[in-house]
Amino acid sequence: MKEFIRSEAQTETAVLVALITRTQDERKTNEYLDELAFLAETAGARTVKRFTQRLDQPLVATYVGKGKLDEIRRYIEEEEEADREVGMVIFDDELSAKQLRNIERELKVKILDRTSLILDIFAMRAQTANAKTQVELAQYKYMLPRLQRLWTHLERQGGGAGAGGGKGSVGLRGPGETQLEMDRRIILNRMALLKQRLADIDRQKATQRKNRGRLIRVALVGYTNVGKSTLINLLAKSDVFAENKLFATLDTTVRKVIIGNLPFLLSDTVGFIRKIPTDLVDSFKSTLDEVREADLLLHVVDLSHPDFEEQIDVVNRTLADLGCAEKPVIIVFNKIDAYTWTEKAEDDLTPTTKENISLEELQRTWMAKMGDGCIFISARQRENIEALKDLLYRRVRELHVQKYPYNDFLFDTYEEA
Ligand SMILES: Nc1nc2c(ncn2[C@@H]2O[C@H](COP(=O)(O)OP(=O)(O)OP(=O)(O)O)[C@@H](O)[C@H]2O)c(=O)[nH]1
Ligand SMILES: [Mg+2]
Repeated sequence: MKEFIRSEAQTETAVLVALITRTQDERKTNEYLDELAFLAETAGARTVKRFTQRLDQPLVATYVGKGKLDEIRRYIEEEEEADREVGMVIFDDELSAKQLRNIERELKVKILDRTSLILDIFAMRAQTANAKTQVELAQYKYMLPRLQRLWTHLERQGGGAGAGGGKGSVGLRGPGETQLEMDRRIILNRMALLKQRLADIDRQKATQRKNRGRLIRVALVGYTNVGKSTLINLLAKSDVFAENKLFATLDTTVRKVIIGNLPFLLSDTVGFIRKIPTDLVDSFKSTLDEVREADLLLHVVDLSHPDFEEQIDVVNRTLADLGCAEKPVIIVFNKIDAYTWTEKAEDDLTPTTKENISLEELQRTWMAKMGDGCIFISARQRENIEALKDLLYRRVRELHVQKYPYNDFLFDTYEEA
């Protein structure tokens, strides 16, 4: 069963497919495709072509229309004739079992969707027993309905030929049992085992957390690749794996940070992403416990990303899903060193867009809105880090006094152990 954990070979080529809909205009779709290409690259696939189609919504049977599917198939055939094999076609939304089957039949190459691609990266990144178990469980959750689909289809055939009546499974039991039914049972058993294992890990972690003593807990949250791990490395002098790839971090790391004489715990965790599969969030519940139990959230934002505002929304929505919408939060606008904008000439009468806003202007607007609730830094260039530390010190101290009113020893006598 292990084989399917890492299914993609390195440096394959990929074709991407997305829709332009009434709620998702062309510019958005292109940005989403950029992200999908980045995901593909992280998984080890080079994007060679993108296809888009205007539709009100995805088609139930084939996601894109028949004509578009033909176009994609012709492209794949031409490439093959020129000895450039297309490794896979990746769709930007989650495909149903039916869509997956129909498209596969038509295109005859490997078909992935956003979910299976993300799962693949997660499988590649998982390091600890905990992360591996969570990913494997999420993969089975993704597989099962797609398998079941095929199975119900066979079941109907079996039912017709068998003893009749009931829900058809009669003719499939015992010697008539199909491979798929067996696969399905093996998967269900395996899933039960994995859930059990996660519950055990959960219990251990809960005990660990209880033993941490009376320290304020701060959690780094944010979209993937915004610089969370870089920041914890900077603040805690720790060594968390950080790189310019998506989902570099899957597991939660907790470090003790001391600012002045004030110690607190800082955790780094998996990044969020647009359209994250719910099952995946579910599977990562225990990883995200650290966020759920935090006293303060540091929401890190990549200011240099053209779509940072939407990323903020995605993170806020995910936080709300986790029941963390009401937690105190500081927005840390990171990567100010990489922020770019185009200054408009005085006589330029075209409308001012977000591309025309200077860093200072942006700072002013957000500070006016959030005051002490936000700060602008560069973790890589170490800009404004002292100010961030000051802010953290003030906020954590405030929370500490509220939460542990009799535990004031920290401020006078605490010394780095
Ligand atoms: N230009 C610039 N790049 C930065 C800054 N901070 C981090 N980076 C880069 O951004 C990339 C992602 O950084 P990480 O710290 O791995 O980001 P993360 O949020 O932990 O990402 P995931 O764990 O993948 O979700 C790395 O290449 C960093 O070097 C910054 O202030 N400026
Ligand atoms: Mg990280």
